[in-house]
Amino acid sequence: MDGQEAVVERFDAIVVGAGFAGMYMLHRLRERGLSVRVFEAGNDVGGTWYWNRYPGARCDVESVEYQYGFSEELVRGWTWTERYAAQPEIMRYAAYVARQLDLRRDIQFNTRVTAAAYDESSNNWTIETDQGDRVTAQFCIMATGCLSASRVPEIPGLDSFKGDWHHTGAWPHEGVDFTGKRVAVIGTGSSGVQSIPLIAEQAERLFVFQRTPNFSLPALNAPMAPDYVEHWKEHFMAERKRVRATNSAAFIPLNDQSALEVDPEERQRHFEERWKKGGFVFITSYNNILDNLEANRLTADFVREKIRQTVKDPKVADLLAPTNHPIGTKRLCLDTNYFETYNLPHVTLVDIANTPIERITPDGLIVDGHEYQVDSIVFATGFDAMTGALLRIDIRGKDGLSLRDKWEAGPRTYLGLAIAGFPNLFMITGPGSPSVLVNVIIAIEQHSDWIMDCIDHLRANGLNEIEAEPDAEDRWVKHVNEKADSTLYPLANSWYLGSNVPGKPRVFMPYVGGFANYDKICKEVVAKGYEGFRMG
Ligand code: NA7
Repeated sequence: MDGQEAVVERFDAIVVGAGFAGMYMLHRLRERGLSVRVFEAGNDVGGTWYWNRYPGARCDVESVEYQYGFSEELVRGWTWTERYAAQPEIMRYAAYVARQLDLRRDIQFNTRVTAAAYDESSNNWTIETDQGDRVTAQFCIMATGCLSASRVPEIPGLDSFKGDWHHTGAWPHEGVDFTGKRVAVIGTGSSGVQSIPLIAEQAERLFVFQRTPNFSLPALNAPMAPDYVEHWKEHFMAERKRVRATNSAAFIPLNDQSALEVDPEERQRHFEERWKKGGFVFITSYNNILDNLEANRLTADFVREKIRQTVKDPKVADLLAPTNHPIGTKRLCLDTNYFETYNLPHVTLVDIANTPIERITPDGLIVDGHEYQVDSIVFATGFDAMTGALLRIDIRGKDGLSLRDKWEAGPRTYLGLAIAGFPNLFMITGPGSPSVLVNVIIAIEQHSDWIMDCIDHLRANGLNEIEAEPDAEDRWVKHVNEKADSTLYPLANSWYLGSNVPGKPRVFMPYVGGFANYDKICKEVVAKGYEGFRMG
């Protein structure tokens, strides 16, 4: 960036992204009288839900929980219809919040932030966008989302493909009609698992290319009875307060018992009971499923057996039953008729675990020397998670230090909120925070509130700058790693570890120490005068 003369506008704070994090942060900053501009690449609010419009896109946190908890008025004024809200309903909710809080007037849509640079002499960030904006602000807050940088794998020949192709994370707004088409879906994470049954309903022929089978639990989604919804509204504020004091930050009840201390029949009965409830309540059947290999194996065996009971062809069932990672160490999926879909005569599972897609031809895909001819390809291949959206922006801190260089060997943050060398820059749900491992809206509110309190503190004390200290950052990175290593999570090749992106450093990114523990640590840091931060 060259000089300051081209700067057209100045704000107290810039927020990057108008998903649920950016929306709430904007509200908080404005409430305190700061001037704010939000830049958003899409043309509406909603973040990940704005982009992920693929068939079957649905939240896997129950809708009554997947909402802001800071305003009883907002809670009372909104009525969810299904147990797990589908993408269009979540977009309507985001629009409702934007309307109620009058957010849109401070959001500049269709604008992608390309660069952000810190000027030490003025303690300001200069932010540039692809629309030619160049603005300055004392604070730059990255609300860029954990799953927003979608990734199409580099398979040779895609350019030559004659049909249409789409990534689930950048789905056309007008939808895609697969009626009468031969379709390839690549990827069997949440997006594949949710979309495959619906694409199969339309397509004439469906090939699913599976590199890694995933564990999936039945969602048992259904409309919610009006009196149930009213009951939730009545009790929501108290319940939200209660769950914020727990490590899971979820309403789901944990059975605080080891899977190994009950006899096999009782365990089977308990698994069955929780399975029938649908959703993630199954994975909290016992308290050591994610820490103890034997407890995990018993749980996984139960699920593998369910897959074998559902899928009629035993060879296909074997391919679909995951054996290469402990259950829950890759993001668990919730599905509606996923495994049943493989019983349909026009659906074929293609195992590419050992024989990757060689190339794409004008007419299809080649695996193991065989061409699968298709009219459409769906890439359900996921995201450059947690760091991708940040690193796609050219972020430069003190002395021109580039975030891309700093994070070359993996993300380093203090509390997932701040980065040494990058003063006055905050992240919401950054790597090193609980983010995707808990109800992300609770994580967003906790982070935004912490950031707001911090900015208040600086302003009240006439301070211009806050920066994480390198020592504190080192200690935090170590703590995050130790916590992860005490669980089974690192045993899977997952996007939590960045292992879905070729060449990405293998570092466990989210904080597994629990929401309540994390929140307590953040509060202690403040109580000790922002311990680990330098202020000036
Ligand atoms: P995920 O969970 O990252 O799933 C991506 C899937 O695509 C996964 O099965 C990958 O296999 C597969 N993949 C990725 N690259 C390739 C290539 N090159 N060839 C074949 N298969 C590939 O992304 P989703 O969008 O489904 O879900 C993301 C999150 O959104 C989800 O966890 C929820 O939190 C919501 P792999 O497992 O890497 O072998």
